Amino acid sequence: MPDSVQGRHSPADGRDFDVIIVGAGLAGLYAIHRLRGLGYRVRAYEAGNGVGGTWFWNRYPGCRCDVESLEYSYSFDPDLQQEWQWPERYGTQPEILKYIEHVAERFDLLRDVQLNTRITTARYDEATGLWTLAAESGEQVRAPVCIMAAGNLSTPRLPDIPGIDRFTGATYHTGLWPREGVDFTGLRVGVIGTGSSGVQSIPIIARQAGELTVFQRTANFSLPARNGPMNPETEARHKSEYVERRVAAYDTAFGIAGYPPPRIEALQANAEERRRQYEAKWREGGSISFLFSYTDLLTSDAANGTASDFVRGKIREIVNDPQTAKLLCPDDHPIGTKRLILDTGYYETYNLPHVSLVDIRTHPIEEITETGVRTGKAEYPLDAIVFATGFDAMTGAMRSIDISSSSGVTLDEQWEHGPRTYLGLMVAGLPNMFMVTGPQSPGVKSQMILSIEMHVDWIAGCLEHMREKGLGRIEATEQAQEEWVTHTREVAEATLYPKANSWYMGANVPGKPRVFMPYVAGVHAYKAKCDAVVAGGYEGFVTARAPVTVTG
Ligand code: N01
Repeated sequence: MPDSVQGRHSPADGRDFDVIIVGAGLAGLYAIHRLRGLGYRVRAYEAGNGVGGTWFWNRYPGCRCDVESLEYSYSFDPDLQQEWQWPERYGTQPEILKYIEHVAERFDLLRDVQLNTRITTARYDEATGLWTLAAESGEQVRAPVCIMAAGNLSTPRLPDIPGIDRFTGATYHTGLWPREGVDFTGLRVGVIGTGSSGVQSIPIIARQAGELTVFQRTANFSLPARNGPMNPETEARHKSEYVERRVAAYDTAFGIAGYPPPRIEALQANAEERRRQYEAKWREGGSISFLFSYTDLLTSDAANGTASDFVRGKIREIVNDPQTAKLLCPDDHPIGTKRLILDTGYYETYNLPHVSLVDIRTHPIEEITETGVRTGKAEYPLDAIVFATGFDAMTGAMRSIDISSSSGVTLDEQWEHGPRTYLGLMVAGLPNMFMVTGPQSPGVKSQMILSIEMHVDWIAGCLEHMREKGLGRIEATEQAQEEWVTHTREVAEATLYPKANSWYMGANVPGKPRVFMPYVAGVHAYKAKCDAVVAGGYEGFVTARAPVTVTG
């Protein structure tokens, strides 16, 4: 039986490692580095045949981060952040993957990663205090601690459209893009889906395709990214302030320093002042800066309406055909309540003669045939279909693993009506299983790498606490979890977020419980809570020295 989370010398207690990590994306890789540095024996299991997670799989044309590259990077190594050079304001997928691969090599992380290994079950044995994780291949591995770093947007979803398998042309999902790329030159291409992935890829696909037909169910708000080559002065200034900026980021709502928070409500300004403010933000590019125009854009319908109207006006200015412009104007959700998209030339693309927009809200797709897409109104012959239809977000990756404890608790039951976590870090009844950027943490509503580092550092601190005290088991209490779930829901209900049928709400997956999943009180509030939990002696958790044997 393990009596502590770490056995320093080849323990004979059945463990293969001290910590098993599921996933070798940005989270799993940092967890290896951080925990190995503390002397833990770790191993990460990764389904892909390379590291990088999201940035390994999402290779669709135009894929680019919507957080600026100087921000969207690890902060844990001062030399790394000084030396790495980002060529553009926003990193492209190949550039970000190159960075991740560089980090893996630089810190010798690959020796603790097992690729091509999809974990399918994870079971905690109360008697031995060990997690046993099993892979698709049947391979099993044991450790007292496991960390789920399997990603929030890592379970791609194909739509349930009849006939989807009958199509004889080529099909692609943006989240599972072929490594070798795709040549659409001269082809009749259909894109289904107009979220971030669709909006980023459509302008690029349009450059190659002979004809491009975009099937839109819901119009989304998108702002110009204003991407461009990295300005050397901006880079030099940012790098000279890196350390202070990284610290200051924890004290902000979205985990990014440098955007002055708004001071006044939208209706405290007059119409002309608001127009000037939104115009300046539109020209500057970027979503946080736009949403920081006024204090109440995400809490007041009236305030939000002024920003939504501004962007709808821009869409009508850009798009020549009034009917297409009307279809592109979102009318069913307040701006910012779905992930606010950043694009390069998205709306302009609809002015090209070979690009057309099909409204599948009014006339839904009835079937995919051998030769194309058929809606209630017309048939569209196609050579290739791109599904930009998103992910089973935030809970999909965890729920694709059969997670349970010998006490009878299963993740499936715990999350039947939506995710229930304590701090997005642990689930009651599943001891010693940590999540990185789990549901009910700010993860997806923040600079993700900051949230990853915050969580991994918190987990590392927790394991150190256990090692110092000789503890072998930690578990969130039902009560603390219940209170946290209620708190996260109340925070969300005080905002406009629940008004949108977004993946934050689980609304994009038929049958998925409609529960707002991210924690939106801000990184600053969340960090303060996590720190207070630690200062209070891991409030809301129960710990034990040795495994607890559950009887009956
Ligand atoms: O997925 P989405 P995504 N029939 O869920 C449509 C991050 N990301 O991959 O809205 C027809 O947003 C669906 O329509 P509707 C980012 O956080 C970041 O684009 O459900 N259409 C919607 O239009 C982002 O938010 C970056 O009515 C169907 C689209 O498919 C998240 O990933 C880049 C359908 C799905 O949009 C997910 O983005 C890319 C059906 N049956 C992604 N089912 C950057 O950093 C779904 N749709 C910039």
